[in-house]
Amino acid sequence: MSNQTGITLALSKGRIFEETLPLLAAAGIVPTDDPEKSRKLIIGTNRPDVRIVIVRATDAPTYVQYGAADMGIAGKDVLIEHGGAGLYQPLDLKIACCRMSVAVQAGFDYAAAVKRGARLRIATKYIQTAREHFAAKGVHVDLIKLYGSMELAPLVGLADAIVDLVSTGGTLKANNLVEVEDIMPISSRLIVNQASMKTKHAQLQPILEAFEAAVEATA
Ligand code: PRT
Ligand code: MG
Repeated sequence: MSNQTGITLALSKGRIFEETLPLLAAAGIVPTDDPEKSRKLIIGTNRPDVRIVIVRATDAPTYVQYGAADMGIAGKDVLIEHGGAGLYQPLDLKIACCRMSVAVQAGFDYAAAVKRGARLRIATKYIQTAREHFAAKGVHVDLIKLYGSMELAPLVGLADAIVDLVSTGGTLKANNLVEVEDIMPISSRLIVNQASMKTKHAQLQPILEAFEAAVEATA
């Protein structure tokens, strides 16, 4: 890759970038650009040996898996769908927290539908998570893959239910949906390329330790 000696960190814009800034600061790393303002996809830092690449949240594990980035940060939701091949996940950063839930339109009797063994249509971006969840419950489902605006699906008859992330619950409420199952808590993890962990251990270890100490300090 193009950064044989330095460290490349893959981050997504938005909440992950924002919540990672204090962790980076704890490791003595300060980005030289704000990705919300700059159109640059490669951002330098105060340290000549550390750079940040700005990726789509879903793509962070892929960049790290193939070594295009040595480390990155990804939500547990994204890591489950990716599968985790080629990655170490040494640390739960406890940032970008939310939960994975099942939601339906208000008035749809989900419990009754499950009880009578109905085959449910589930719209989601999280196919793996949804498949495992409903298989474990013994509920038969048809999964419909969407890439966003899942909340719309039950409202227009595309699906009986959705599997999506919920934080404040405001989005569900605004769309007349209710949470009927809490599947699992979600937070973001530090991910490290398995080869980099060996070849760049001396550079990565202090960053890892600083992140770990910063996470513990805020716990
Ligand atoms: O936005 P884009 O399509 O580029 O990608 P993305 O949505 O995957 O990225 P981003 O940056 O929005 O989210 C990155 C990570 O943040 C996710 O992978 C999660 O691990 C985590 N996270 C934490 C969330 C939320 N909270 C969250 N609330 N990701 C998405 N949401 C969405 C949710 O999907 C729903 O549409 O926010 C809406 C619900 O929020 P409330 O507050 O109304 O309940
Ligand atoms: Mg988003």
